[in-house]
Amino acid sequence: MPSVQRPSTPPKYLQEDELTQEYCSDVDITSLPREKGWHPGYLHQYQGCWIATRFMKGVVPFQKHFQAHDSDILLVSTPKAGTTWLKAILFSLVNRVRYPDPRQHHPLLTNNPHALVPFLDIDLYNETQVPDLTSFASPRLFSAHLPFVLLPASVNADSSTSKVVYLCRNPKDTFVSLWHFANKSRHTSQGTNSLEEAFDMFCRGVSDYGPYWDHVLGYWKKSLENPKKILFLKYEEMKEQPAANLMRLGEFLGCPLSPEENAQGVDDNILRLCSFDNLSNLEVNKSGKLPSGVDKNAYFRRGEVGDWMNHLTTEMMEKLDCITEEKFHGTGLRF
Ligand code: PAP
Repeated sequence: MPSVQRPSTPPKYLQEDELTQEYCSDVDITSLPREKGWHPGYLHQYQGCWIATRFMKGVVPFQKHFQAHDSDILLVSTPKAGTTWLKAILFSLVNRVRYPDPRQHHPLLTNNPHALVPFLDIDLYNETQVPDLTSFASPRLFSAHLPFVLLPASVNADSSTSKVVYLCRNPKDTFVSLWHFANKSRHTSQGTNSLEEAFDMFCRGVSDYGPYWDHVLGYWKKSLENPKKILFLKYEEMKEQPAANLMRLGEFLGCPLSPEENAQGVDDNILRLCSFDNLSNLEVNKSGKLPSGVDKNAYFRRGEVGDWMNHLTTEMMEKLDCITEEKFHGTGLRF
Protein backbone atom coordinates (compact mmCIF):
# COMPACT_ATOMS: atom_id res chain seq x y z
CA MET A 1 0.00 0.00 0.00
CA PRO A 2 1.45 3.44 -0.89
CA SER A 3 2.78 5.42 2.07
CA VAL A 4 0.83 8.50 3.08
CA GLN A 5 2.66 11.82 3.47
CA ARG A 6 1.12 14.02 6.09
CA PRO A 7 1.80 17.56 7.33
CA SER A 8 4.01 17.85 10.41
CA THR A 9 1.81 20.58 11.87
CA PRO A 10 -1.90 20.61 11.19
CA PRO A 11 -3.55 23.80 9.93
CA LYS A 12 -5.47 25.53 12.70
CA TYR A 13 -8.89 24.35 11.65
CA LEU A 14 -7.72 20.78 11.50
CA GLN A 15 -6.68 20.95 15.13
CA GLU A 16 -10.22 21.70 16.25
CA ASP A 17 -11.51 18.75 18.10
CA GLU A 18 -14.22 20.16 20.25
CA LEU A 19 -17.15 21.92 18.80
CA THR A 20 -18.19 25.40 19.78
CA GLN A 21 -21.27 27.26 18.69
CA GLU A 22 -19.11 29.98 17.16
CA TYR A 23 -18.70 27.62 14.23
CA CYS A 24 -22.21 28.07 13.14
CA SER A 25 -24.47 30.71 14.63
CA ASP A 26 -27.54 29.75 12.59
CA VAL A 27 -27.87 26.13 13.62
CA ASP A 28 -27.72 24.52 17.04
CA ILE A 29 -24.87 22.42 15.81
CA THR A 30 -24.43 20.65 19.13
CA SER A 31 -27.91 19.13 18.78
CA LEU A 32 -27.16 17.49 15.42
CA PRO A 33 -26.27 13.80 15.21
CA ARG A 34 -22.52 13.55 14.76
CA GLU A 35 -19.82 10.99 14.10
CA LYS A 36 -16.08 11.13 14.42
CA GLY A 37 -13.78 9.93 11.70
CA TRP A 38 -12.22 10.65 8.32
CA HIS A 39 -10.87 14.17 8.98
CA PRO A 40 -10.17 15.61 12.44
CA GLY A 41 -13.32 16.98 14.00
CA TYR A 42 -16.76 15.57 13.32
CA LEU A 43 -19.26 14.97 10.62
CA HIS A 44 -22.68 16.47 11.50
CA GLN A 45 -25.91 15.25 10.02
CA TYR A 46 -27.62 18.41 8.79
CA GLN A 47 -30.88 17.98 6.89
CA GLY A 48 -29.90 14.44 5.95
CA CYS A 49 -26.38 15.31 4.79
CA TRP A 50 -23.08 14.66 6.62
CA ILE A 51 -21.03 17.86 6.78
CA ALA A 52 -17.65 18.35 8.45
CA THR A 53 -17.47 20.67 11.44
CA ARG A 54 -15.24 23.18 9.69
CA PHE A 55 -17.62 23.50 6.74
CA MET A 56 -20.86 23.86 8.70
CA LYS A 57 -20.29 27.57 9.10
CA GLY A 58 -20.73 28.27 5.39
CA VAL A 59 -23.78 26.14 4.66
CA VAL A 60 -26.61 28.20 6.13
CA PRO A 61 -25.32 31.62 4.96
CA PHE A 62 -24.88 30.15 1.48
CA GLN A 63 -28.43 28.78 1.52
CA LYS A 64 -29.84 31.99 2.93
CA HIS A 65 -27.96 34.71 1.12
CA PHE A 66 -26.66 33.45 -2.23
CA GLN A 67 -28.52 35.07 -5.11
CA ALA A 68 -27.95 33.24 -8.36
CA HIS A 69 -27.55 35.30 -11.51
CA ASP A 70 -29.12 33.94 -14.67
CA SER A 71 -25.71 33.50 -16.26
CA ASP A 72 -24.16 31.68 -13.27
CA ILE A 73 -22.55 28.30 -13.70
CA LEU A 74 -22.41 26.09 -10.63
CA LEU A 75 -20.26 22.99 -10.62
CA VAL A 76 -21.53 20.53 -8.03
CA SER A 77 -19.81 17.25 -7.26
CA THR A 78 -19.48 14.49 -4.76
CA PRO A 79 -16.07 14.96 -3.14
CA LYS A 80 -13.26 13.24 -5.07
CA ALA A 81 -15.24 12.91 -8.29
CA GLY A 82 -12.69 14.97 -10.25
CA THR A 83 -13.83 18.41 -9.11
CA THR A 84 -10.38 19.96 -9.59
CA TRP A 85 -10.20 18.67 -13.16
CA LEU A 86 -13.65 19.89 -14.11
CA LYS A 87 -13.00 23.28 -12.52
CA ALA A 88 -10.00 23.64 -14.83
CA ILE A 89 -11.98 22.50 -17.87
CA LEU A 90 -14.93 24.78 -17.17
CA PHE A 91 -12.69 27.77 -16.56
CA SER A 92 -10.77 27.17 -19.80
CA LEU A 93 -13.91 26.55 -21.83
CA VAL A 94 -15.81 29.58 -20.62
CA ASN A 95 -12.78 31.89 -20.87
CA ARG A 96 -11.32 30.57 -24.12
CA VAL A 97 -11.77 33.83 -26.01
CA ARG A 98 -10.08 35.82 -23.27
CA TYR A 99 -7.24 33.31 -22.91
CA PRO A 100 -6.87 31.72 -26.35
CA ASP A 101 -3.38 30.30 -25.93
CA PRO A 102 -3.09 27.89 -23.01
CA ARG A 103 0.71 27.93 -23.24
CA GLN A 104 0.95 31.63 -22.52
CA HIS A 105 -0.49 33.83 -19.81
CA HIS A 106 -3.22 31.39 -18.96
CA PRO A 107 -4.48 31.75 -15.36
CA LEU A 108 -4.29 27.98 -14.87
CA LEU A 109 -0.52 28.13 -15.30
CA THR A 110 -0.21 30.21 -12.16
CA ASN A 111 -3.35 29.41 -10.17
CA ASN A 112 -4.72 26.20 -8.71
CA PRO A 113 -8.16 25.42 -10.22
CA HIS A 114 -9.76 25.81 -6.78
CA ALA A 115 -8.57 29.42 -6.67
CA LEU A 116 -10.19 30.17 -10.03
CA VAL A 117 -13.47 28.42 -9.32
CA PRO A 118 -14.06 28.74 -5.57
CA PHE A 119 -16.47 26.68 -3.53
CA LEU A 120 -19.41 28.75 -2.32
CA ASP A 121 -20.14 26.53 0.67
CA ILE A 122 -16.57 25.59 1.64
CA ASP A 123 -14.66 28.76 0.74
CA LEU A 124 -16.63 31.95 0.15
CA TYR A 125 -19.50 31.66 2.65
CA ASN A 126 -17.28 29.86 5.13
CA GLU A 127 -14.71 32.65 5.22
CA THR A 128 -17.26 35.41 5.69
CA GLN A 129 -20.99 35.06 6.15
CA VAL A 130 -21.91 37.55 3.42
CA PRO A 131 -19.06 37.60 0.89
CA ASP A 132 -18.70 40.34 -1.69
CA LEU A 133 -19.13 38.58 -5.03
CA THR A 134 -19.16 41.72 -7.16
CA SER A 135 -15.63 41.14 -8.46
CA PHE A 136 -16.66 37.94 -10.24
CA ALA A 137 -17.10 38.57 -13.96
CA SER A 138 -20.09 37.15 -15.81
CA PRO A 139 -20.59 34.28 -16.31
CA ARG A 140 -19.68 33.62 -12.68
CA LEU A 141 -18.18 30.19 -12.12
CA PHE A 142 -18.64 28.70 -8.67
CA SER A 143 -18.74 25.27 -7.15
CA ALA A 144 -20.31 23.44 -4.22
CA HIS A 145 -20.48 19.98 -2.73
CA LEU A 146 -23.97 20.28 -1.25
CA PRO A 147 -26.71 17.84 -2.25
CA PHE A 148 -29.52 19.14 -4.45
CA VAL A 149 -31.99 19.53 -1.60
CA LEU A 150 -29.61 21.88 0.23
CA LEU A 151 -28.93 24.22 -2.69
CA PRO A 152 -30.12 27.82 -2.22
CA ALA A 153 -33.63 28.54 -3.46
CA SER A 154 -32.33 31.10 -5.95
CA VAL A 155 -30.44 28.39 -7.86
CA ASN A 156 -33.50 26.14 -8.07
CA ALA A 157 -36.07 28.83 -8.76
CA ASP A 158 -38.09 28.10 -11.91
CA SER A 159 -37.32 31.61 -13.12
CA SER A 160 -33.54 31.11 -12.84
CA THR A 161 -31.65 30.17 -15.99
CA SER A 162 -28.44 29.53 -14.06
CA LYS A 163 -26.86 26.19 -14.94
CA VAL A 164 -25.67 23.31 -12.79
CA VAL A 165 -22.96 20.95 -13.99
CA TYR A 166 -22.93 17.86 -11.81
CA LEU A 167 -19.99 15.46 -11.61
CA CYS A 168 -19.84 12.10 -9.86
CA ARG A 169 -17.62 9.05 -9.95
CA ASN A 170 -18.10 5.33 -9.35
CA PRO A 171 -18.46 4.66 -5.62
CA LYS A 172 -15.44 2.37 -5.31
CA ASP A 173 -12.94 4.88 -6.71
CA THR A 174 -14.70 7.70 -4.88
CA PHE A 175 -14.26 5.86 -1.60
CA VAL A 176 -10.58 5.03 -2.22
CA SER A 177 -9.80 8.60 -3.26
CA LEU A 178 -11.62 9.99 -0.22
CA TRP A 179 -9.78 7.66 2.12
CA HIS A 180 -6.38 8.71 0.76
CA PHE A 181 -7.31 12.38 0.87
CA ALA A 182 -8.60 12.23 4.44
CA ASN A 183 -5.49 10.45 5.67
CA LYS A 184 -3.24 12.92 3.91
CA SER A 185 -4.90 15.82 5.66
CA ARG A 186 -4.49 14.33 9.14
CA HIS A 187 -1.69 15.40 11.40
CA THR A 188 0.83 12.66 12.18
CA SER A 189 -0.23 12.70 15.84
CA GLN A 190 -3.83 12.05 14.81
CA GLY A 191 -3.02 8.77 13.10
CA THR A 192 -4.77 7.53 10.01
CA ASN A 193 -8.18 6.01 9.39
CA SER A 194 -7.91 2.33 8.67
CA LEU A 195 -9.36 1.29 5.34
CA GLU A 196 -11.85 -0.93 7.18
CA GLU A 197 -13.10 1.85 9.49
CA ALA A 198 -13.50 4.28 6.64
CA PHE A 199 -15.20 1.65 4.50
CA ASP A 200 -17.73 0.94 7.21
CA MET A 201 -18.53 4.66 7.50
CA PHE A 202 -18.83 5.12 3.74
CA CYS A 203 -21.20 2.15 3.45
CA ARG A 204 -23.34 3.60 6.26
CA GLY A 205 -23.53 6.85 4.31
CA VAL A 206 -21.29 8.69 6.78
CA SER A 207 -18.83 10.48 4.52
CA ASP A 208 -18.37 14.11 3.44
CA TYR A 209 -21.67 15.30 1.91
CA GLY A 210 -22.95 11.73 2.06
CA PRO A 211 -24.74 9.48 1.89
CA TYR A 212 -22.91 9.22 -1.43
CA TRP A 213 -25.84 7.43 -3.11
CA ASP A 214 -28.41 10.05 -2.03
CA HIS A 215 -26.17 12.80 -3.40
CA VAL A 216 -25.80 11.16 -6.80
CA LEU A 217 -29.44 10.12 -7.07
CA GLY A 218 -30.68 13.56 -6.10
CA TYR A 219 -28.91 15.19 -9.04
CA TRP A 220 -29.59 12.26 -11.38
CA LYS A 221 -33.35 12.57 -10.89
CA LYS A 222 -33.31 16.35 -11.25
CA SER A 223 -31.18 16.13 -14.40
CA LEU A 224 -33.78 13.83 -15.96
CA GLU A 225 -36.58 16.19 -14.99
CA ASN A 226 -34.77 19.28 -16.18
CA PRO A 227 -31.91 18.49 -18.56
CA LYS A 228 -31.53 22.14 -19.57
CA LYS A 229 -30.79 23.04 -15.96
CA ILE A 230 -28.56 20.17 -14.85
CA LEU A 231 -25.92 18.36 -16.87
CA PHE A 232 -25.06 15.04 -15.22
CA LEU A 233 -21.50 13.89 -15.88
CA LYS A 234 -19.47 10.91 -14.73
CA TYR A 235 -15.70 10.95 -14.19
CA GLU A 236 -15.38 7.68 -16.09
CA GLU A 237 -17.13 9.13 -19.14
CA MET A 238 -14.96 12.24 -19.01
CA LYS A 239 -11.87 10.01 -18.98
CA GLU A 240 -13.14 7.81 -21.79
CA GLN A 241 -14.40 10.53 -24.11
CA PRO A 242 -12.99 13.85 -23.02
CA ALA A 243 -13.50 15.63 -26.35
CA ALA A 244 -17.13 14.53 -26.72
CA ASN A 245 -17.88 15.60 -23.16
CA LEU A 246 -16.16 18.93 -23.65
CA MET A 247 -18.49 19.47 -26.62
CA ARG A 248 -21.48 18.52 -24.45
CA LEU A 249 -20.37 21.00 -21.82
CA GLY A 250 -20.03 23.80 -24.37
CA GLU A 251 -23.47 23.09 -25.81
CA PHE A 252 -25.10 22.82 -22.40
CA LEU A 253 -23.58 26.11 -21.26
CA GLY A 254 -24.59 27.92 -24.43
CA CYS A 255 -20.99 28.42 -25.61
CA PRO A 256 -20.53 25.52 -28.03
CA LEU A 257 -17.16 24.89 -29.61
CA SER A 258 -17.52 25.59 -33.32
CA PRO A 259 -16.10 23.32 -36.03
CA GLU A 260 -13.67 26.15 -36.88
CA GLU A 261 -12.43 26.30 -33.30
CA ASN A 262 -11.93 22.56 -33.18
CA ALA A 263 -10.12 22.66 -36.52
CA GLN A 264 -7.74 25.14 -34.85
CA GLY A 265 -7.25 22.70 -31.97
CA VAL A 266 -9.09 24.68 -29.29
CA ASP A 267 -10.61 21.52 -27.79
CA ASP A 268 -7.27 19.67 -27.76
CA ASN A 269 -5.56 22.66 -26.18
CA ILE A 270 -8.10 22.83 -23.36
CA LEU A 271 -7.89 19.11 -22.68
CA ARG A 272 -4.10 19.13 -22.74
CA LEU A 273 -3.90 22.11 -20.42
CA CYS A 274 -6.30 20.45 -17.96
CA SER A 275 -4.86 16.94 -18.18
CA PHE A 276 -3.69 15.25 -15.00
CA ASP A 277 -0.08 15.17 -16.21
CA ASN A 278 -0.01 18.84 -17.09
CA LEU A 279 -1.82 20.23 -14.04
CA SER A 280 -0.06 18.00 -11.53
CA ASN A 281 3.36 19.04 -12.87
CA LEU A 282 2.78 22.78 -12.72
CA GLU A 283 4.78 24.47 -9.97
CA VAL A 284 1.63 26.15 -8.67
CA ASN A 285 0.04 22.76 -7.95
CA LYS A 286 3.13 20.89 -6.75
CA SER A 287 3.62 22.67 -3.47
CA GLY A 288 1.96 25.05 -1.07
CA LYS A 289 -1.48 25.02 0.45
CA LEU A 290 -4.91 26.31 -0.43
CA PRO A 291 -6.39 28.90 1.96
CA SER A 292 -8.31 25.99 3.54
CA GLY A 293 -4.93 24.65 4.71
CA VAL A 294 -4.93 21.57 2.46
CA ASP A 295 -1.79 20.80 0.42
CA LYS A 296 -2.43 21.59 -3.22
CA ASN A 297 -0.77 18.40 -4.35
CA ALA A 298 -3.33 16.39 -2.36
CA TYR A 299 -5.77 17.06 -5.20
CA PHE A 300 -3.57 15.19 -7.68
CA ARG A 301 -2.96 11.58 -6.72
CA ARG A 302 -3.37 9.06 -9.56
CA GLY A 303 -6.32 10.30 -11.59
CA GLU A 304 -7.24 6.86 -12.92
CA VAL A 305 -10.33 4.76 -13.27
CA GLY A 306 -10.28 1.48 -11.36
CA ASP A 307 -7.69 2.25 -8.66
CA TRP A 308 -10.09 0.60 -6.21
CA MET A 309 -8.72 -2.74 -7.44
CA ASN A 310 -5.45 -1.94 -5.66
CA HIS A 311 -7.16 -1.39 -2.32
CA LEU A 312 -10.48 -3.15 -1.86
CA THR A 313 -10.86 -6.80 -0.95
CA THR A 314 -13.29 -8.92 -2.95
CA GLU A 315 -15.67 -8.77 -0.03
CA MET A 316 -15.55 -4.96 0.08
CA MET A 317 -16.03 -4.73 -3.66
CA GLU A 318 -19.05 -7.02 -3.50
CA LYS A 319 -20.54 -5.10 -0.61
CA LEU A 320 -20.23 -1.73 -2.35
CA ASP A 321 -21.59 -3.16 -5.60
CA CYS A 322 -24.52 -4.65 -3.73
CA ILE A 323 -25.39 -1.37 -1.98
CA THR A 324 -25.10 0.52 -5.25
CA GLU A 325 -27.26 -1.99 -7.09
CA GLU A 326 -29.91 -1.76 -4.39
CA LYS A 327 -29.90 2.05 -4.17
CA PHE A 328 -29.87 2.68 -7.92
CA HIS A 329 -32.28 -0.12 -8.81
CA GLY A 330 -34.96 1.10 -11.20
CA THR A 331 -33.44 4.56 -11.61
CA GLY A 332 -31.62 3.92 -14.89
CA LEU A 333 -28.34 5.00 -13.28
CA ARG A 334 -25.36 2.64 -13.58
CA PHE A 335 -21.60 2.80 -13.20
P1 PAP B 1 -12.45 17.64 -4.29
O1 PAP B 1 -13.83 17.11 -4.60
O2 PAP B 1 -12.10 17.53 -2.85
O3 PAP B 1 -12.20 19.00 -4.85
P2 PAP B 1 -11.40 16.16 -6.49
O4 PAP B 1 -10.66 17.07 -7.37
O5 PAP B 1 -12.76 15.75 -6.91
O6 PAP B 1 -11.42 16.67 -5.00
O7 PAP B 1 -10.62 14.78 -6.31
C1 PAP B 1 -9.35 14.55 -6.68
C2 PAP B 1 -9.36 13.34 -7.59
O8 PAP B 1 -9.38 13.79 -8.94
C3 PAP B 1 -8.10 12.54 -7.40
O9 PAP B 1 -8.41 11.18 -7.73
P3 PAP B 1 -7.54 9.97 -7.20
O10 PAP B 1 -7.43 10.08 -5.72
O11 PAP B 1 -8.29 8.73 -7.61
O12 PAP B 1 -6.24 10.05 -7.88
C4 PAP B 1 -7.21 13.22 -8.42
O13 PAP B 1 -6.07 12.46 -8.78
C5 PAP B 1 -8.16 13.37 -9.58
N1 PAP B 1 -7.73 14.40 -10.52
C6 PAP B 1 -7.22 15.63 -10.24
N2 PAP B 1 -6.92 16.28 -11.36
C7 PAP B 1 -7.25 15.46 -12.39
C8 PAP B 1 -7.16 15.58 -13.81
N3 PAP B 1 -6.68 16.68 -14.38
N4 PAP B 1 -7.60 14.55 -14.56
C9 PAP B 1 -8.09 13.44 -13.98
N5 PAP B 1 -8.19 13.25 -12.65
C10 PAP B 1 -7.78 14.26 -11.86
